[in-house]
Amino acid sequence: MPVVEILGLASSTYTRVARMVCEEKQVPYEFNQSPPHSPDVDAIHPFGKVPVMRHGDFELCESKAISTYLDLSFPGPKLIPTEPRHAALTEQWVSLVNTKMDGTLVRSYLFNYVFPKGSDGKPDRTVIDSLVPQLEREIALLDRTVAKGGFLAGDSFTLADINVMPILAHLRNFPESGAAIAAAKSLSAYYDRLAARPSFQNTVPERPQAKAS
Ligand SMILES: N[C@@H](CCC(=O)N[C@@H](CS)C(=O)NCC(=O)O)C(=O)O
Repeated sequence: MPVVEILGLASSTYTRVARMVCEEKQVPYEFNQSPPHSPDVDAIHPFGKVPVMRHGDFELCESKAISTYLDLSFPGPKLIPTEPRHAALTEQWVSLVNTKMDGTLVRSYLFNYVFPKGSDGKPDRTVIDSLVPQLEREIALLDRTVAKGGFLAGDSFTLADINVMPILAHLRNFPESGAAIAAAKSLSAYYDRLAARPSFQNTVPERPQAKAS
Protein backbone atom coordinates (compact mmCIF):
# COMPACT_ATOMS: atom_id res chain seq x y z
CA MET A 1 0.00 0.00 0.00
CA PRO A 2 1.51 3.39 -0.93
CA VAL A 3 2.02 5.88 1.87
CA VAL A 4 -0.47 8.72 2.27
CA GLU A 5 1.08 12.16 1.68
CA ILE A 6 -0.54 15.24 3.20
CA LEU A 7 0.66 18.53 1.72
CA GLY A 8 -0.07 21.80 3.50
CA LEU A 9 0.99 24.07 6.31
CA ALA A 10 1.32 23.00 9.93
CA SER A 11 -0.38 26.24 11.04
CA SER A 12 -3.34 25.72 8.70
CA THR A 13 -6.43 24.56 10.58
CA TYR A 14 -7.68 22.53 7.63
CA THR A 15 -4.29 20.87 7.15
CA ARG A 16 -4.23 19.92 10.82
CA VAL A 17 -7.65 18.26 10.40
CA ALA A 18 -6.29 15.94 7.69
CA ARG A 19 -3.23 15.14 9.78
CA MET A 20 -5.32 14.48 12.90
CA VAL A 21 -7.48 12.04 10.92
CA CYS A 22 -4.32 10.12 9.93
CA GLU A 23 -3.18 10.14 13.55
CA GLU A 24 -6.53 9.02 14.98
CA LYS A 25 -6.75 6.14 12.52
CA GLN A 26 -3.04 5.41 12.81
CA VAL A 27 -2.62 5.72 9.05
CA PRO A 28 1.09 5.93 8.22
CA TYR A 29 1.54 9.27 6.46
CA GLU A 30 4.12 11.77 5.35
CA PHE A 31 3.52 15.44 5.99
CA ASN A 32 5.11 17.74 3.42
CA GLN A 33 5.11 21.45 4.28
CA SER A 34 3.73 23.06 1.11
CA PRO A 35 2.18 26.53 1.11
CA PRO A 36 -1.03 27.38 -0.71
CA HIS A 37 -0.47 28.01 -4.41
CA SER A 38 2.85 26.15 -4.48
CA PRO A 39 3.26 24.02 -7.63
CA ASP A 40 2.46 20.68 -5.93
CA VAL A 41 -0.66 22.17 -4.34
CA ASP A 42 -1.82 23.94 -7.49
CA ALA A 43 -1.48 20.64 -9.35
CA ILE A 44 -4.18 19.10 -7.11
CA HIS A 45 -6.41 21.91 -5.76
CA PRO A 46 -8.13 24.00 -8.45
CA PHE A 47 -7.92 27.07 -6.18
CA GLY A 48 -4.50 26.32 -4.69
CA LYS A 49 -5.71 25.73 -1.13
CA VAL A 50 -4.27 23.37 1.48
CA PRO A 51 -4.44 20.60 2.44
CA VAL A 52 -4.12 18.30 -0.55
CA MET A 53 -3.42 14.59 -0.46
CA ARG A 54 -1.61 12.03 -2.59
CA HIS A 55 -2.12 8.30 -2.13
CA GLY A 56 -0.31 6.39 -4.86
CA ASP A 57 -1.82 7.64 -8.10
CA PHE A 58 -4.87 9.10 -6.31
CA GLU A 59 -4.87 12.85 -5.68
CA LEU A 60 -7.48 14.70 -3.63
CA CYS A 61 -8.16 18.15 -2.22
CA GLU A 62 -10.52 19.61 0.42
CA SER A 63 -10.14 18.58 4.06
CA LYS A 64 -13.59 17.02 4.36
CA ALA A 65 -13.13 14.91 1.22
CA ILE A 66 -9.67 13.83 2.37
CA SER A 67 -11.04 12.93 5.82
CA THR A 68 -13.88 10.90 4.31
CA TYR A 69 -11.47 9.05 2.00
CA LEU A 70 -9.14 8.19 4.88
CA ASP A 71 -12.01 7.15 7.13
CA LEU A 72 -13.47 4.82 4.50
CA SER A 73 -10.14 3.44 3.26
CA PHE A 74 -8.39 2.55 6.48
CA PRO A 75 -9.21 0.48 9.55
CA GLY A 76 -9.33 2.07 12.96
CA PRO A 77 -12.06 4.03 14.72
CA LYS A 78 -14.84 5.38 12.48
CA LEU A 79 -14.60 9.15 12.57
CA ILE A 80 -17.75 9.57 10.50
CA PRO A 81 -20.26 7.33 12.27
CA THR A 82 -22.25 4.76 10.31
CA GLU A 83 -25.51 5.32 12.25
CA PRO A 84 -27.48 7.73 10.00
CA ARG A 85 -28.44 10.38 12.54
CA HIS A 86 -25.01 10.43 14.14
CA ALA A 87 -23.40 10.64 10.69
CA ALA A 88 -25.71 13.49 9.71
CA LEU A 89 -24.98 15.42 12.91
CA THR A 90 -21.28 15.00 12.24
CA GLU A 91 -21.73 16.38 8.70
CA GLN A 92 -23.90 19.19 10.05
CA TRP A 93 -21.23 20.37 12.49
CA VAL A 94 -18.41 20.12 9.98
CA SER A 95 -20.53 22.18 7.60
CA LEU A 96 -21.57 24.79 10.20
CA VAL A 97 -17.97 25.30 11.23
CA ASN A 98 -16.54 25.36 7.70
CA THR A 99 -19.19 27.44 5.98
CA LYS A 100 -19.93 30.00 8.69
CA MET A 101 -17.77 29.91 11.80
CA ASP A 102 -14.42 29.60 9.99
CA GLY A 103 -15.32 32.84 8.19
CA THR A 104 -15.98 34.77 11.40
CA LEU A 105 -13.47 33.21 13.73
CA VAL A 106 -10.49 32.52 11.45
CA ARG A 107 -10.65 34.40 8.13
CA SER A 108 -12.03 37.64 9.68
CA TYR A 109 -11.10 37.82 13.39
CA LEU A 110 -7.89 35.80 13.64
CA PHE A 111 -6.45 36.92 10.32
CA ASN A 112 -6.86 40.52 11.45
CA TYR A 113 -4.24 39.82 14.11
CA VAL A 114 -1.98 37.49 12.15
CA PHE A 115 -2.04 39.39 8.83
CA PRO A 116 -2.90 42.96 9.92
CA LYS A 117 -4.06 45.18 7.09
CA GLY A 118 -4.19 48.52 8.91
CA SER A 119 -2.25 51.33 7.24
CA ASP A 120 0.13 51.36 10.26
CA GLY A 121 0.72 47.61 9.93
CA LYS A 122 -1.31 46.91 13.08
CA PRO A 123 -4.57 45.01 13.59
CA ASP A 124 -7.61 47.12 12.78
CA ARG A 125 -9.35 47.73 16.15
CA THR A 126 -12.58 48.85 14.53
CA VAL A 127 -12.84 45.63 12.56
CA ILE A 128 -11.96 43.48 15.58
CA ASP A 129 -14.50 45.28 17.81
CA SER A 130 -17.19 44.83 15.17
CA LEU A 131 -16.52 41.08 15.04
CA VAL A 132 -16.56 40.42 18.79
CA PRO A 133 -20.36 40.10 19.27
CA GLN A 134 -20.63 37.47 16.52
CA LEU A 135 -17.48 35.75 17.80
CA GLU A 136 -19.04 35.54 21.27
CA ARG A 137 -22.30 34.16 19.84
CA GLU A 138 -20.42 31.43 17.98
CA ILE A 139 -18.33 30.47 21.02
CA ALA A 140 -21.53 30.38 23.11
CA LEU A 141 -23.15 28.11 20.52
CA LEU A 142 -20.22 25.68 20.69
CA ASP A 143 -20.34 25.86 24.50
CA ARG A 144 -24.06 24.99 24.63
CA THR A 145 -23.60 22.18 22.14
CA VAL A 146 -20.72 20.38 23.84
CA ALA A 147 -22.46 20.86 27.22
CA LYS A 148 -25.14 18.37 26.07
CA GLY A 149 -23.23 15.23 25.15
CA GLY A 150 -19.60 16.14 25.74
CA PHE A 151 -18.87 16.30 21.98
CA LEU A 152 -19.98 18.41 19.05
CA ALA A 153 -22.05 15.67 17.40
CA GLY A 154 -23.75 13.64 20.13
CA ASP A 155 -21.94 11.73 22.80
CA SER A 156 -18.82 10.40 21.11
CA PHE A 157 -15.69 11.71 19.37
CA THR A 158 -16.13 12.29 15.62
CA LEU A 159 -14.69 14.21 12.70
CA ALA A 160 -16.75 17.20 13.88
CA ASP A 161 -14.51 17.45 16.94
CA ILE A 162 -11.33 17.04 14.91
CA ASN A 163 -12.59 19.78 12.59
CA VAL A 164 -13.13 22.38 15.31
CA MET A 165 -10.16 21.72 17.59
CA PRO A 166 -7.47 23.38 15.41
CA ILE A 167 -9.62 26.53 15.27
CA LEU A 168 -10.08 26.61 19.05
CA ALA A 169 -6.34 26.09 19.50
CA HIS A 170 -5.56 29.28 17.56
CA LEU A 171 -8.40 31.28 19.11
CA ARG A 172 -7.19 30.62 22.64
CA ASN A 173 -4.06 32.68 21.81
CA PHE A 174 -5.86 35.95 21.03
CA PRO A 175 -7.41 38.35 23.52
CA GLU A 176 -11.15 38.51 22.82
CA SER A 177 -11.51 34.92 21.62
CA GLY A 178 -9.30 33.63 24.44
CA ALA A 179 -11.48 35.42 26.99
CA ALA A 180 -14.68 34.11 25.38
CA ILE A 181 -13.40 30.53 25.45
CA ALA A 182 -12.15 30.85 29.05
CA ALA A 183 -15.63 32.08 30.08
CA ALA A 184 -17.30 29.15 28.28
CA LYS A 185 -16.87 26.49 30.93
CA SER A 186 -18.14 23.47 28.99
CA LEU A 187 -16.14 24.41 25.90
CA SER A 188 -12.98 24.94 27.97
CA ALA A 189 -13.37 21.53 29.62
CA TYR A 190 -14.04 19.98 26.19
CA TYR A 191 -10.93 21.63 24.76
CA ASP A 192 -8.71 20.45 27.62
CA ARG A 193 -10.03 16.89 27.33
CA LEU A 194 -9.59 16.65 23.56
CA ALA A 195 -6.27 18.50 23.49
CA ALA A 196 -4.78 15.61 25.46
CA ARG A 197 -5.36 13.22 22.56
CA PRO A 198 -2.17 12.09 20.80
CA SER A 199 -3.62 13.18 17.42
CA PHE A 200 -3.73 16.74 18.71
CA GLN A 201 -0.42 16.65 20.56
CA ASN A 202 1.40 15.21 17.52
CA THR A 203 0.20 17.98 15.20
CA VAL A 204 0.89 21.11 17.27
CA PRO A 205 1.93 23.93 14.89
CA GLU A 206 4.21 26.83 15.64
CA ARG A 207 2.31 29.59 17.42
CA PRO A 208 1.06 32.34 15.07
CA GLN A 209 2.60 35.69 15.98
CA ALA A 210 0.15 38.54 16.53
CA LYS A 211 1.36 42.00 15.67
CA ALA A 212 1.10 44.41 18.61
CA SER A 213 -2.13 46.44 18.49
N1 LIG B 1 -12.49 24.16 1.93
C1 LIG B 1 -11.07 23.98 2.05
C2 LIG B 1 -10.48 25.22 2.69
C3 LIG B 1 -8.97 25.15 2.74
C4 LIG B 1 -8.37 26.50 3.07
O1 LIG B 1 -9.05 27.55 3.05
N2 LIG B 1 -7.09 26.46 3.36
C5 LIG B 1 -6.38 27.68 3.61
C6 LIG B 1 -5.33 27.48 4.70
S1 LIG B 1 -6.14 27.10 6.26
C7 LIG B 1 -5.70 28.13 2.33
O2 LIG B 1 -5.16 27.31 1.62
N3 LIG B 1 -5.72 29.44 2.05
C8 LIG B 1 -5.08 30.01 0.90
C9 LIG B 1 -6.06 30.58 -0.07
O3 LIG B 1 -7.28 30.58 0.19
O4 LIG B 1 -5.64 31.07 -1.09
C10 LIG B 1 -10.78 22.71 2.87
O5 LIG B 1 -11.64 22.29 3.66
O6 LIG B 1 -9.71 22.11 2.70
